[in-house]
Amino acid sequence: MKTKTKTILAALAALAVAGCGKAPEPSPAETNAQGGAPTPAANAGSLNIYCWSEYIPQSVIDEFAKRTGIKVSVENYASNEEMLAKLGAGGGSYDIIQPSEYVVEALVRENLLHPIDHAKIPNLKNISPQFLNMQFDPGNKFSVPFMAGTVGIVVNTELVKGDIKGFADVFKPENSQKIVVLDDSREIVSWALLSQGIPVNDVSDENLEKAKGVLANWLPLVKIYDSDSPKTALLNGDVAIGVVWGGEGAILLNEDKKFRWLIPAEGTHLFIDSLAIPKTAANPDNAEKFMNFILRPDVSKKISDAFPYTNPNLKARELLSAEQLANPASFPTAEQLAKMETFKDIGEQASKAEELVTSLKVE
Ligand code: N2P
Repeated sequence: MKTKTKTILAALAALAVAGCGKAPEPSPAETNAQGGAPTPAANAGSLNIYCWSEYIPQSVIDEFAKRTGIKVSVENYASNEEMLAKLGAGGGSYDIIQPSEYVVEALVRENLLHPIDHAKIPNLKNISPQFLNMQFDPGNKFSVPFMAGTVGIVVNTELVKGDIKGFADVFKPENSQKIVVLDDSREIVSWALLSQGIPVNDVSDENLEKAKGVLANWLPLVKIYDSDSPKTALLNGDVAIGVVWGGEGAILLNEDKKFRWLIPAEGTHLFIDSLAIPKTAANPDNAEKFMNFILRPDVSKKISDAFPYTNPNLKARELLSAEQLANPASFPTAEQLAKMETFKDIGEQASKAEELVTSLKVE
């Protein structure tokens, strides 16, 4: 999946112009506090969701539509930058987006999100305080946590014999053309920075030069770039080792004991993906209904069952099995978490990171 080279700022500027002046639809019928009306209302309106691929199960969407009578459409993206580029280009009118923390930070700063009425999201109380009131959105005025997670290494131990501890062991000539990585420039650059002992948010020109030296050796070894479903190439044996989202790693561990998950010795980051409502949304009331619905413990559990990320919903966690909670790719230890930073908005350095990765990719 390709992302377009565009700074977050440029995308946001375009977004501010593109979406002006849309009238909201008439307010749809009320739902109960649990997030769904038992009897679907007539003229409940619609909801256009733009979210990461492999993140919200279709069954959850269907249940919401059935309970509320709201007509739901879903489009997917594979990176924050792809989402911003599409929004900025005026492509599509969405009621819900699913940005990561550094993108919420930028969208809030540029005043491009619709404030959330907390009275309509009582299920926010189910979220762990650890994931509320974060620096990127103090008071959760504009976003509610969906899932969190990390990026780590998955090894097919039947195909890779050496002891893999970190990025330096993955990107070795003996693994050439056996590697799948996320197709995400910000991610890839952060791994190179970490390998040099540089924090993930110190993306200065000087540090990008250092990352370039590392990536010039690493990226020619990569066989597949895939942010949507990197597990697939590992499952079908196309590759033997991968740098993937935690939820993808967790699925692989569940599938086959031959897969091993590890947090890279050089470090990784914690991502927090939220639901937010673009200021241009035509159906913000329905968006709030959806937010409250996915924060229900039973619904959030279904999301974890399908896509086992770090669920920030404590009430949903109570419904997960001991095995689910013990999956190391879903739930990093407190000690591991303590070492992880979250990404910050890096402004125009983001497009430089993207140009760097694009120039070194061999596909
Ligand atoms: C889900 C992608 C995880 C999002 N397929 C990482 N921020």
